[in-house]
Amino acid sequence: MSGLIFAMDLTDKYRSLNLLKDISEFIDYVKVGYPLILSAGIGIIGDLSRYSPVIADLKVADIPYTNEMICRIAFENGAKAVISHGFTGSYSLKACIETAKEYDGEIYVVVDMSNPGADEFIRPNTKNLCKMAVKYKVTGVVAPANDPERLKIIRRYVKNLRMICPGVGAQGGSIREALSAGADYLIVGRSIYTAKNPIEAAKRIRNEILQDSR
Ligand code: OMP
Repeated sequence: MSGLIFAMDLTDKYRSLNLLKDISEFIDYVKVGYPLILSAGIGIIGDLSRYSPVIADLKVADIPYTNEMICRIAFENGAKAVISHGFTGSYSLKACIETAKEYDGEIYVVVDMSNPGADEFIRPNTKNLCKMAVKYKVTGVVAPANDPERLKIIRRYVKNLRMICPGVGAQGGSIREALSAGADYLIVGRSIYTAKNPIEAAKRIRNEILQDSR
């Protein structure tokens, strides 16, 4: 385990696949979301999964019936995991969890965010989102690596659930602080794919995570 999840937010299919091939040895998962899926089509999940387990960042947020359809499409196309929102409530989240079970898949639920404005709506509800995540036994939660104080609080709320955390590098967070606040995996995009040498960047970040999590 490297503790690194690569956020693949490039929009060109072949550039993405070539880059993933080059850095797959340094990462545990690749996370793919709307920018690349909408550009390259749903088949990109299967293409990426040849090199690394895929987290489909679909931020699922609909009625249970539709959530089930969305998750099923992601898993049928080769995703190992799906990211869901939690604010639509437990019935919608349970639809994702039940569907994931059929595929031996994982569900991560967003309990806080790394962007300015997270304090307006999501943050006042973090505690209840975490309680729901624990109650329904999701695989883990998404929480902001650029806010270690929040991470410490969220770690207490979610107990031993996995915390996957974006916000280091381009969004200002520090690897060491996020790990010591309880992050299990760091999600990193731009610091790798916009680097002059993305392979070196991925290797360096992986090494930093390994060193700091000792
Ligand atoms: P970089 O900021 O380029 O390292 O990428 C971070 C990745 O994490 C992007 O794919 C974002 O869409 C995603 N993300 C956040 O940045 N903040 C959040 O609060 C949640 C996510 C996410 O759910 O992945």
